[in-house]
Amino acid sequence: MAAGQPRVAIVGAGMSGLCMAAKLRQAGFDDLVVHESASEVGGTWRDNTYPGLSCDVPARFYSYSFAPHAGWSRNFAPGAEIQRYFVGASADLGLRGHIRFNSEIARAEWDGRRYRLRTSDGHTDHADVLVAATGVLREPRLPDIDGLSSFAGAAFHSARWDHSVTLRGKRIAVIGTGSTGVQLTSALAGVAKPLTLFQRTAQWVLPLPQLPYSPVSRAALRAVPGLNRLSYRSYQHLMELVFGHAAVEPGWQRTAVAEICRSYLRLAIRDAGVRAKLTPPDDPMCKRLIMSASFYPALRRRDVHLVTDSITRVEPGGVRTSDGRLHEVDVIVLATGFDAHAFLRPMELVGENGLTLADAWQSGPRGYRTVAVPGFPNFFTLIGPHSPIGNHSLIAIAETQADYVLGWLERIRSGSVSTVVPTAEATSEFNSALRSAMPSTVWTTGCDSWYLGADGVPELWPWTPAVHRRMLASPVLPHFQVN
Ligand code: NA7
Repeated sequence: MAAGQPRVAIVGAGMSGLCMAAKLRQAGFDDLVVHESASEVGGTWRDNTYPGLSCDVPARFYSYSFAPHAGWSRNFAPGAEIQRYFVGASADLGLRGHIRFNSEIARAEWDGRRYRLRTSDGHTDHADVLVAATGVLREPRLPDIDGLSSFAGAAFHSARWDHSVTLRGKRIAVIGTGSTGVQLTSALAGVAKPLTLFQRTAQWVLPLPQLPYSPVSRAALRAVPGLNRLSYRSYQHLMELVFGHAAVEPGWQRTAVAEICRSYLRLAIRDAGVRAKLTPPDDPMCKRLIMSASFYPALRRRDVHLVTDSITRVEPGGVRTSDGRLHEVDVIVLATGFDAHAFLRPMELVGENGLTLADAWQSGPRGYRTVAVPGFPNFFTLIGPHSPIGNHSLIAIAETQADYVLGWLERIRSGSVSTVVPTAEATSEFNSALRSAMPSTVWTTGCDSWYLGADGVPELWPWTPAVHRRMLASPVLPHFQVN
């Protein structure tokens, strides 16, 4: 390719797509378009509006390092505040003019030189470089429960909250006890009369309290930007020191987190019968760790009922469990999680020689160091296969990946590179190393979770975030076919 501005298309204006766009703009890449299927930015933070939603990564760290925000109201930011942050950042960083809203890319095909894009309403576009920033928690997973559609009241998924439904005083069922179910239980306790929580598998809970930031501390961070940066780095350091290691290797971090969870359950739930129901069958962190200091107190209320008998079906009047009991309810909330393995789907991606991503990923999503896929030139993924997830900030991970992609784009702009694609050998070597590292992680200690792929192998990063940064510090040229 001759030196000049490559045209870059990003799919998705959620956290990672905005991150990539911001870095490209800052580096002077102006031939840039972000295709967003919805009418606003924010991705999962736009879609999730359920009561009690907050991020379980500390707010001072769950923000772009290049767009610090002094105004967080609490140490774990409420979802609505995070959404406002992304909308604000998209305007402040001059990105909105580059975003095509209501533009869902249905198909992208490599024609040997560039990608030809087609939206679901028939518009076409092209791009020299394509970046998929389609997110992880995008496709709600609806449970396969008999009779769900026969329910006479309101029933909806937590990520598609029906705000027209009145909650106060209603008999509400929450199905699922992941982070969402736990946050909903804390928020709806006392609102619902009663709240019935259906738990299939108990989860470990780390009691991190929600603490408000005082106006004085917010003013101090506004006045001295260095304080904000210091705060970001301190949280990053702490998160990496503890959670960065706890999940991926045995050591004091894993022992400490596990011990805190076990002691908290012992101290917070004094009723031995209830405690037995809330004791998970697996090790802390095998499923994604739940951060909440308000869940167990909510369960101690008389108007909150924990049901552990399995659901046999839903009937017009409520939820029937295996003990034969009908739990009569007015509203059912499905806090049953997401299809975290959808990645770009249902978008169709076609690479070299007609290879489709669906074919390439037949036995599971596999990429090169989380950012690229063999057979798909000039194509990059943000929060792609095996990105570090655990309890780390995905924003920090996306920034590392965006910087890496930017490195390739600089080469393309300078004319030294026209097309770049990772080799199949380097990718398979990387994936073999991943698999060999998995046994040290806590995710393989015997539980079912959205972390696991169809073959039972975790689709997560089995090393620390520091290793991820090191692997993406600069391209290893022999791992690529470059023209
Ligand atoms: P999760 O963490 O995937 O949790 C889903 C929950 O729903 C979990 O407790 C599941 O039980 C339960 N579930 C799923 N299907 C059913 C059926 N059919 N019957 C009963 N219970 C069911 O999703 P969340 O939305 O809470 O959190 C997703 C991520 O968002 C979270 O990790 C953070 O990253 C933010 P199971 O444990 O499978 O027995």
